[in-house]
Amino acid sequence: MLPVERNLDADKIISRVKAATSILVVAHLRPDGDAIGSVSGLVKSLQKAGKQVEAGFVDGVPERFSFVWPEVKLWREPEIKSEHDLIMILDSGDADRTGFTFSRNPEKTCMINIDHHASNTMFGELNYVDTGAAATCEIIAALLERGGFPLDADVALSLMLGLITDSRSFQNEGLRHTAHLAAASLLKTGLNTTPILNTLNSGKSEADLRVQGFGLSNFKLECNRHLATLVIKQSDLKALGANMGSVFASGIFNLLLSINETLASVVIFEREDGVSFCEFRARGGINVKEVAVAMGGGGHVPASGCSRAIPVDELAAEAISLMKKQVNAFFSHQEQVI
Ligand SMILES: [Mn+2]
Repeated sequence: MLPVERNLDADKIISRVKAATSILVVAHLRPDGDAIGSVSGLVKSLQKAGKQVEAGFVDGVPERFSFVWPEVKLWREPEIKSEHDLIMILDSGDADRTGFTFSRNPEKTCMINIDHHASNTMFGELNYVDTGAAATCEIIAALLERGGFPLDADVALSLMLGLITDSRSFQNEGLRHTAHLAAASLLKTGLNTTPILNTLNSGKSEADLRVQGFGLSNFKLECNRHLATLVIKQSDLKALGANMGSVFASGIFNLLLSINETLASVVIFEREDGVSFCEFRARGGINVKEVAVAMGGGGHVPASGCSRAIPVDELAAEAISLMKKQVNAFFSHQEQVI
């Protein structure tokens, strides 16, 4: 179910999709469950509706999510010369987040932006941005239903993957009832959730767990234990036999928030090529999106990130100092309110 006030935006998109013959569907770099789930779910439904569909992920499809991935032409080259009727960009706050540059004739090729990130720049000709949706998969499920597009157990498997991962198994703060309505629609198809649960609950590698162990042994607490910080250098990852993918797969970002008094975390880490990354997480109302945006990144109020081609220590110094300010400001504001 879509929020009623958005029906107009939804209907414009639905009629554009119905009129289109060839459609390219892409999402963001380093794809997570919602990026892979929303793209693959939409691709499968549009294929079943008889459209010529192509997909794009510069980084490819992670092995752990390959069980939802359909037979489809996959673009990986960063420059796309598009002759498609539509380019649909999912789960991405701006078009650069896809890692692609699109050369197109805007008269022929329409760009549609479907997302739930609060930092979305409304970059499409048509935009459907619902920051109250738990996942882009939730929006896609509702759009498919409203448009009468095919939504069988195969499509539902993809969409359920993103709905479960982005909502943190329906545990996000401020979760809207539409997340559960979307889940109900998907389950009604007869979908078997076992492959999703297997991937999420036992899909970790040894390296992922080593990184988790490193994180649990090396994090620091700041701001009266309200902020957890962790720096993982490339040399640490090498010693653990891990690469950067294991930092994301380790679950350490959210695990640091399981400490009783800790309401925010920042993990700063480094890729082989020297690009450094920050991932921010928070609960209880601390806004980490503001910090990510100030550092050139984006995301959601409770979960956001940024990256820059500078040494990890430099990025860490900036991220930790901004996070300390953000956490201290949150608590001093609370004291004033009390
Ligand atoms: Mn998402």
